[in-house]
Amino acid sequence: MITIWGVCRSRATRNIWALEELGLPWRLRPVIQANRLLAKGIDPAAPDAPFNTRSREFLRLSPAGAVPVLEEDGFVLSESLAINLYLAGKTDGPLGPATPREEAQMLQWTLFGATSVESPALAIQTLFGAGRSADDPEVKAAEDSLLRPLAVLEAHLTTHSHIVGGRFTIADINMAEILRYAQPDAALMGRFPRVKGWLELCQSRPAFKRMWQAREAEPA
Ligand SMILES: N[C@@H](CCC(=O)N[C@@H](CS)C(=O)NCC(=O)O)C(=O)O
Repeated sequence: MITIWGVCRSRATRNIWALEELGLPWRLRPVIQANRLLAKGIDPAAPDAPFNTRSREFLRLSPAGAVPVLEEDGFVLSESLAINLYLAGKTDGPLGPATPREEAQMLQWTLFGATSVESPALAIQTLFGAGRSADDPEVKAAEDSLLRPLAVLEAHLTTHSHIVGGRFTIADINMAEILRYAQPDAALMGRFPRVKGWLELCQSRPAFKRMWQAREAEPA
């Protein structure tokens, strides 16, 4: 049985979506982010604090103190995107690579998302969440950083229905979950109609909706 250590309001969404697509049995072991506790004025080290990313038992699994972590029969893996590549690869189905070249392409696009998209996209989510508007200089800087990578993605999706292999794969989940952070920026997304349409199509999948429902059910 696969255990995902984390909470639905974290990057564990990536793995939950993938697990739901794959139909694999899994369970969630709740671990809240220590930073979220601190933001609420709760000391993560307090004896009555909820189990969190600074709890000793969790740090044994994840020395980096970050969720999600996958555990399966003693095998422990961190990094949400690596977890997804593992899940898709170990299951002989359409979500994973059919050839070594597809495997390399899935890794290529996942790394592109992680290195060129995630950081500015996350900045947009954080800034919008803090009530900053589209004309805020920090929002503009994050948007500027995304223009080139989103243009690359737009061009790719103009000639391809999906990220890799002409079908929905783990590469779509990884990129869609990274890009979701920038989705509240309607003006930015409006400049990349193919990316916007592809993202909405990915999110219309029943497995995404089940994941999202679980996330929404969790206290903020
Ligand atoms: N690159 C890592 C990032 C993991 C990460 O930063 N996770 C956040 C939650 S989404 C976390 O656990 N933060 C610890 C904290 O806030 O205390 C991944 O994709 O898994």
